[in-house]
Amino acid sequence: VAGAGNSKLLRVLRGEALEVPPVWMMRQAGRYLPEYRELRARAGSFLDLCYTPELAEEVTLQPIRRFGLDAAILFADILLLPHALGQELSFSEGEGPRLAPVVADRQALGRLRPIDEMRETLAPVYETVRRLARSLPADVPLIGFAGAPWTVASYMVAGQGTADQGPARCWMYRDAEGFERLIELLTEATIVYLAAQIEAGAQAVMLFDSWAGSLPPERFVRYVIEPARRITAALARAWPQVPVIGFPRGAGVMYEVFAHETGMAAVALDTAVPLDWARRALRGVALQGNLDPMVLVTGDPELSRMARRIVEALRGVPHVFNLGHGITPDADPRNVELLLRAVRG
Ligand code: 1CP
Repeated sequence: VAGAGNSKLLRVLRGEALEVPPVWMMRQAGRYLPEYRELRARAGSFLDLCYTPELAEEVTLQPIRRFGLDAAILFADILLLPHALGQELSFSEGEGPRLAPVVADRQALGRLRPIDEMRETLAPVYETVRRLARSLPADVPLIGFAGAPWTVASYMVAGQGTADQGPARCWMYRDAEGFERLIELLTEATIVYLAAQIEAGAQAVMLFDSWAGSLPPERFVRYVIEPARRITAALARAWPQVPVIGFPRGAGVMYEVFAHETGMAAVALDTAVPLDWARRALRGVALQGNLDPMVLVTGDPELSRMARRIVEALRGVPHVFNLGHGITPDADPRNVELLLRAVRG
């Protein structure tokens, strides 16, 4: 039977090992595509692109049309959630995101907007999901997403991206109880946000914990594992058939605890994870990953060799082919064609 319920992605996320894995790429819509750059220039700003449903829909569809990938991911950003909670958000060219005022202590928590008022800001995102549920090809499922509480907190506290998440780590050591309140608020907000995306038509969701690797093990359990478990459990109660993919980037050996204790259907592996280890240690979940995105800049012969090696290393286990992190703006779209040929044969 045709349809997204029987799509390759959803079959693998339900635990099936396929001869040829489904393929999609983190950040598959973005600046490496000329058609994206053109639309972004017309939209004016990145935020206008995210909050204009016709444009966000179109940008989501661009890589599907051009390459025939096996899944689409909603075009949005993990920082729309703090924006909806009342922080001002801007993306200035070449400088990255800015959030203000910073939420750096427990007093600042009181200045955030209540969770049930997020919809005012996020309604266009849900409209984008509804449109995509209608416009995507029947066999291409839509993945909704959110940032995980720890990673989103690291931006809210610093007001911008940081190499070491220093400000959030300092707060959590100075005032663990206050910091935990931020994590709990974000856990609740993320459940509401992902639930609304599923209601609007997302068929799987992904939780991006891009900075999971900066926490010591006991804090990793409290701020990465615990929230992930609560989010997955809350969604499973209402939508047991909707798989959740977790991406605790940089988790190292903690990937094992993450895979076994969060209830995720799949874990996304970063580039550094050895696949023979993952195959043995992460049984019971589907594995997504983990090509170094830099070979999409440099091309063959390494690109095809490494892609085929990943397919072979995960043969016989449920595997979704992807990158170990997002595709970069200097990637060559022709290399994506080479990648698809290497994976699909
Ligand atoms: O056009 C532009 O210049 C904006 C570049 C851009 C894009 C295309 C940003 C700014 N965000 C996005 C889209 C985006 N972000 C998606 C869309 C779907 C897709 O095609 O994959 C997704 C899933 C994200 C997720 C995201 N945003 C993460 C988690 C994944 C990761 O890459 O680690 C993070 C950390 C962000 C924050 C963010 N947004 C944008 C930038 C440049 C950053 C990183 C900022 C920093 O830490 O310095």
